[in-house]
This record gives sequence, structure tokens and C-alpha cells, in this order.
Amino acid sequence: MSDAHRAMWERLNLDLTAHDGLLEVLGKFYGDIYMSQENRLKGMEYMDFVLSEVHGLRIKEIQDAKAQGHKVVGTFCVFVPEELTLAAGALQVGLCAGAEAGSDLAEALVPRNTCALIKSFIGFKLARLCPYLESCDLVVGETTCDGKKKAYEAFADLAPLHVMEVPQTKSLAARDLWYEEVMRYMAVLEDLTGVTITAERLRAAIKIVNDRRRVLQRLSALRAADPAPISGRDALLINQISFYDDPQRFTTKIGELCDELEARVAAGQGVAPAGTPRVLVSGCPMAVPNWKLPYVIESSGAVIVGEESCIGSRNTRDLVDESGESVEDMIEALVDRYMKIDCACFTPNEERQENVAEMAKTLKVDGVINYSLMFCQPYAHEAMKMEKSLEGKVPTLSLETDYSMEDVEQLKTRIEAFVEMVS
Ligand code: BJ8
Repeated sequence: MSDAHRAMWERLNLDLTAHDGLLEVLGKFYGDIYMSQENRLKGMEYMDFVLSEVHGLRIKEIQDAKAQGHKVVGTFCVFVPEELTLAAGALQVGLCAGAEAGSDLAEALVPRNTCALIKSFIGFKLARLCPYLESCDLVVGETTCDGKKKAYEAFADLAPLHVMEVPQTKSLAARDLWYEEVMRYMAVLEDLTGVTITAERLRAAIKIVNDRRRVLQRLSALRAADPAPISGRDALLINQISFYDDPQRFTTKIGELCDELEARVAAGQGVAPAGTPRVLVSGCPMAVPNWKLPYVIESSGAVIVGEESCIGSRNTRDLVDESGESVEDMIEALVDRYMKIDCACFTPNEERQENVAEMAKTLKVDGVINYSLMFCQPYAHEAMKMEKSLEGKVPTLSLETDYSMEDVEQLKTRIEAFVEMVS
């Protein structure tokens, strides 16, 4: 990394020594898991570049935008309506929370038996490791699971925080609550940026975010082909990068990659031979650089053809209706779209099981792997329901893990047995 980047990190008050260590580990991990793959798409060079500059050029772009008066909003959940953030002239970045670094520090603020994702975002803040987090003018939390909502009480002392109250059911009263929360977020944004959200601004923002969803839907649909044209690792990486790259540039690049994929599908080419066992991974989100499970699955003789998670189809399945003319119409459309999210924090949440069954069918999967982070109650509960609802339709395997590498061999043994069983 250049001296200019180091000076930028210094201005952001990062712990430079710890940060150097993080980048070194990340680079090595990426090399082992990503660069070792065969038959990668040419379009993945852009992803390699973005990842190599994850704390460099993209942070520089964000700093430049800030210098021009734009605000930066950081999020941990797909419930935060990016359309509003963009309409207010701010940038929205997903704060990864996919690494173990800093987790020991986090344990001073949250209980040990808290999921790795929560410990990661608190740890990154305490250890001063994340230039995205340090660039934020506002962090938006949400009352999804108990772990997160209690953790935000501690996090409020560490960063400027707004918490959205996400309902726990899909009742009409819950929709009313969510509508109020969306309106409250809009007021917070207007106050932060000094920008009034007009119909024109909101319409343009809805289109930008929908276009990104559309291109990711196109990518997902292409993965129904056998042989699988792209690895699960690469598809996951694309979804991860969608949370912090410039949305319009990202959409263009993924459109080009999809053209390449289409040609590959037409030519009957893939990343693994036709007939390779096809796996759908379902459950908790996998934030950068949480690539452990996909790596283990794909080095056990299977190929991942779908991710039913927030860093995957749960984030891209539903579009916002674009027919609204006034701000009020568009807010209603936003509220409806976000109320469709089938996060395990809802009760009941039958639609998630239906969505997984549908994905399993469309993507012609041989097995579903339920992935829960250790200590994540909502997804562990739903893994049990999922096993029952898929019984007799498609074999399932439920796994709980965290960000450490200690259980890799154990995971490999269980996954290899599963892959052999579904072959
Ligand atoms: S909409 S999945 S991004 S809440 S893994 S912190 S649930 S204990 S991440 Fe999520 Fe929004 Fe839902 Fe999606 Fe809690 Fe579980 Fe940890 Fe989790």
C-alpha cells in the first residue's frame, strides 16, 4: 500500500500496526481461497482488484466524497433502506463484521456467548481496524435479534448511532410500526445531510438500488445451469462487494460478468464437471472475510449454487415497486418491499421455508446446508424447522460454527460425508 494510503489511515485514527497485520492475513487468506481456483471468469478480475483495494482506493473515494460534503452511513443489516440514504445524497456502506480480529476486546462489552458477527463489529471498532467504520458520519443499527439490540446499547458510546426498530411479526400493526421507523430514518437523514428527499431524488435512488438487485438476480438465475458456471466462493464475494462498492459501477461490472457467464452456459462450460453435487447454503449472513464454510464445501467435492442469506438472495429477491409518483407513494413501496424480508428474527416466518424450497427446486440442488453462527438463536431454531420442512424433498445438513479456524477439520469430515451421501 502506498504512503498516501498510510497517511489516510493515520488520519482515520486506525491502529496502523494492527491494521497491517489484518491486511496481511486477509491477503494470504484471499490468495489461498480465491486465487487457487481454476476456470475463474475474466470478470472476477474486477472483484480481485476491488478486494485488493478494499482499504485503499475505495476508502479514498469515500474520503473524496466526504470532502465534497457527502455523508457516509454504515449499516449491519439489510433492513436499512439504502434508497433513502442515497436519496439524501449520502453513501451507504455495509460494515463487514466477518473476522475474528478484536473479538477478545469486544468481550469486555458483550457476553462471551454472543455471535461472532456482533463481536466482530464491536471488536473492529475497539481495535480501530476498519476504515469504513471510521469514515462513518452515522451508523444505523436495528432491533433484529436480541444480541444485536443489546450490543447497540454498548456501541452507542463508541460511534454516532441511530437504531431502527424492526418489527418481529408481519401483522398490520407491525407494518405501521415499520412505516413510522422508515419516516423517522428519513428525518434523521435529512437532518444529517441538510438535503430534502424529493420525489425525483428518491425515484433515482430506487432505480439505482433496484438495478443492482436486478443484476444480482440475473447472476443467481445463471447459476441454475449444470455445469455450474461460477463457484459459490466467487458468487459470495460478488454479493459481499455489493455492500460497499459504488452501486452503479458495480451493476455495470456485474452485467459484464453475467454476459461472460451466459456465454459460458451456452458453451456448456463450468467451474466443475456436470453432475458435481450442487449445494444451497442457507442461514446467517457471511460477511467479508468469512469464506471458511464455502471453501470447505467446495474443496469437499461439491459446488455451491446459491446463498439463501442476507449476503445473497434475501437481499436481492424483492424489488421496490417503481411506479410511485410522489414521495408518499414511494415510501409505501419501500415499506412493503422491506416487510417481505424473511429474516429469522420474525415470528412466524414460514415464508423463509417456502423460499428455500423454491430455491432448492429452481437451482436443482442435491443438498441444503443450514449455516448458523454459534450462539445465533434465530437461525439455529429455524435450522430445525428447515430440516423438517425439507424432509423427503432434499437432504439437509445443519452446521454451527464461528470465525475461528479451529473446527475446519471437523467441518470437513461432516461435509465430505454429506456430499458423498447426496452424490
Ligand atoms: S435481516 S439476518 S442482516 S438481522 S447471526 S447478529 S441474527 S445472533 S445477522 Fe441479520 Fe438483518 Fe436478519 Fe439479515 Fe443476531 Fe444471528 Fe448474530 Fe445475526
